Amino acid sequence: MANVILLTGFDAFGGDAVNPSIDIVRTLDGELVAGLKVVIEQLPCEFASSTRRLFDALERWSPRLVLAIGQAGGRADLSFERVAINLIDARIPDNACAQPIDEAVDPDGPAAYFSTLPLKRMVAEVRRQGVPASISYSAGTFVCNQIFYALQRRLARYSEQIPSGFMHVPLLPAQAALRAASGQGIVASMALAQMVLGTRIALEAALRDPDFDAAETEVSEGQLS
Ligand code: PCA
Repeated sequence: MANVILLTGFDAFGGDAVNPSIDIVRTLDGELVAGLKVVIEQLPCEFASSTRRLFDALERWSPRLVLAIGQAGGRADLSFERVAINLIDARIPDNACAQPIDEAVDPDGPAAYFSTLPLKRMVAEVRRQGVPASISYSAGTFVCNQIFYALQRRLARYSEQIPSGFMHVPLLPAQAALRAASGQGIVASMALAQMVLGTRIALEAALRDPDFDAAETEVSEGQLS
């Protein structure tokens, strides 16, 4: 395993010109978080090609932790997904105009996989540092859920457990403003800087060894650098 964290974000989709998930991961690209370098992959918002791209990135990097990120319009906080389900039921067409209905992500797979990230610790720490966050129990049935399911299924096959999971994020304020201007009503949003801060805090919390208290961890990290 390499000393890297893999973050993935998605292309814009569904008529939006931007997607906060890819903006977040681009901002964090190359940063050191808890001593590990962040590497990123941009995924197409397409059922057919996104999983291959994710698997190629996993092969290329052999990361120590994986967090896939996607936009969820209407969510008001950083939503850490607990469960990926073996179901695709597309509400809208993807970027390749495919709209599969009532299909399995993997016909041979189990009904669901859980996140292997320490979600409660992550959410508590993100909130403590002033960024709204929660655990979500549905990643939907679109491309994000497919990627989350494929990620968890792939990594569950390795003997060494790599913490991995999915986070949905709100719209950016500019996206919410556009929706309001076109009569779609008031939608929750969050500034990019807040989302980046929350993501960094969550990753640090996930990588903190629970057997050490925070103070001890900080000292040992300082000694290493
Ligand atoms: N959100 C979509 C797919 C890509 C994205 O950013 C979803 O929630 O499925």
